[in-house]
Amino acid sequence: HMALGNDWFTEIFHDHGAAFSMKVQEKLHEEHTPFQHIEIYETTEFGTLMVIDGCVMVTDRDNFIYHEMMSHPVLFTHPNPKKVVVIGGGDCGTLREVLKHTGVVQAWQAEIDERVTRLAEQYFPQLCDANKDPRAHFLFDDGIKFIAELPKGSVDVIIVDSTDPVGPAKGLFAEPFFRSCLHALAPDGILVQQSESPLFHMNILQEMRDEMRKAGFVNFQTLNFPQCSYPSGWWSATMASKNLELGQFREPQAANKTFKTSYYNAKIHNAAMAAPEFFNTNLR
Ligand code: AG3
Repeated sequence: HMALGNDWFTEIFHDHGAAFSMKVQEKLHEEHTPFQHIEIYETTEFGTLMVIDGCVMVTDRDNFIYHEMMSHPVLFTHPNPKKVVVIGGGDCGTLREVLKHTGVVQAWQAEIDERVTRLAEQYFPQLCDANKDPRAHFLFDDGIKFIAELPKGSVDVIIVDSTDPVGPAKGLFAEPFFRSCLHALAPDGILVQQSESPLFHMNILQEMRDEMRKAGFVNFQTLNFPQCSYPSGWWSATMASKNLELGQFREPQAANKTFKTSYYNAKIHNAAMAAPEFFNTNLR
């Protein structure tokens, strides 16, 4: 292990003239996979950090916010989610939250890079503590292909836990993928996708909706939440459906949930749906 002393890991947001740094104790691991470059650090205040292609993916300290908001709002919006697919999400943090819902019968995780999951098992064991759940199924392959091959109407919820829309993840932000998602979803099905920073990436939020709409999705609901280790510290996820109303959710069940969370609750769910004024003028 290489001791880095007073070093800092910095992700520079070149297009936005900003950066976020964490003080690093040591670099634990680094490798090139066939898909990307992965680094793992031990930081002084954020615990373990995973970086892919220079971008912060997870830290011990704040990943709970992202993972809970990628899973619980959509699962409490769907009337009775039984079959769930996670696209990407190789660190298994989203899968772990999904499996807290006892009504979920099957959860598939389709991650393109098996090394992300193997490194998460080693360096983020708490994110992987549900991996042995018999309802969990793992596929290490292209999520676009996986979704395209699913039978019509066979899943209730699709969660796209992807990297930024560059490289292998680009196709996950485009109409053909969304068309396959709609085909794979049951009539009451919901898609939710991480949709970057409302402050930095309003264009991505808008283009994502445009592509989803072209694919046949009708209803949209963006969820806002803080994520201090991601660009701007303000992050979002966007839910999309064809039939189901997304502004309402199973609020009594959320308020009386039978599992523990650290961020999500029924009041947070309502608050996360509130749209800032600039959404109303910039988001169709
Ligand atoms: N979700 C990564 C979101 C993108 C972060 N972008 C950035 N740091 N530039 C990934 C994984 C969490 N399961």
